Amino acid sequence: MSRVLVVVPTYEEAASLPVLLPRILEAVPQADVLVVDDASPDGTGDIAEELARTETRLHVMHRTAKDGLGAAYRAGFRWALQRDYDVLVEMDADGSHLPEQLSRLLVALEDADQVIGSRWVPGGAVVNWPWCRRLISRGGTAYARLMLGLSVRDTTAGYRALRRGTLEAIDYSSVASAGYCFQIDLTRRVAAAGLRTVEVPVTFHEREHGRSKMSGAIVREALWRVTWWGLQRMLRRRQGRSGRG
Ligand SMILES: Nc1nc2c(ncn2[C@@H]2O[C@H](COP(=O)(O)OP(=O)(O)OP(=O)(O)O)[C@@H](O)[C@H]2O)c(=O)[nH]1
Ligand SMILES: [Mg+2]
Repeated sequence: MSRVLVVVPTYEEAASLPVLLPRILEAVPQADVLVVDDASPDGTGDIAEELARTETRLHVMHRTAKDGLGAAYRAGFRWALQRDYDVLVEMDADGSHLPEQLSRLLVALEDADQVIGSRWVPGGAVVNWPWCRRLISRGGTAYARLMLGLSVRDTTAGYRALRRGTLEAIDYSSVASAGYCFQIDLTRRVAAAGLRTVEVPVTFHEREHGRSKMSGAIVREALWRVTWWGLQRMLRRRQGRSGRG
């Protein structure tokens, strides 16, 4: 049986995390959980530590400062690969990704290298998002699909399951993106490696507690990196054509 680790990055999620963790542990009994906290001033790391005292399936990594989603996932993946986990799951701490839907991602992974819990395939849904968030997400994913030639519908999704071999094949530790562009980078690297991504529909819920860490800087990072990768891709294709001609 596969050893599954759910990696949950946290920054100031003191209200959401104590609700989420028992749900994960109950919904997926074969999974362990790693909370990767960036020294949250609201005590999220201490709360996780307290819960881990009585729950052997729960682990906590404390980092010294807020360093972005990408760095937290890289550290969490490294921790997991050193400990022989077979499957790594990404899940937000704010309750947007339903632990009760994780088993459908894990089932789909039996026939895939990466599974994305997708908002934008038939059956997928978003609950309580204002129109402007929908627009940013749909616009961002459409731009990334176009620029990078991807067939995935939800390129920025943060609810994923990956095999350890997939992370090793894409050299995850060299992914430089700090914000949710990290997710686009994983999507494009998995495709470039010729590996198989499957999207399963999920219902994404807007957070009920705490504050979003989404910022203008995070959106700008995704924009410039996707544009840069897209231009490089166009250049490579042009060179390929003139080389053949
Ligand atoms: N360790 C760590 N976790 C982070 C950091 N930034 C965000 N997170 C976590 O990453 C997850 C996603 O962040 P959110 O703030 O929910 O961002 P989002 O889902 O794009 O935005 P919303 O939909 O508005 O919530 C949450 O679990 C955050 O606590 C960070 O710098 N370090
Ligand atoms: Mg969120």
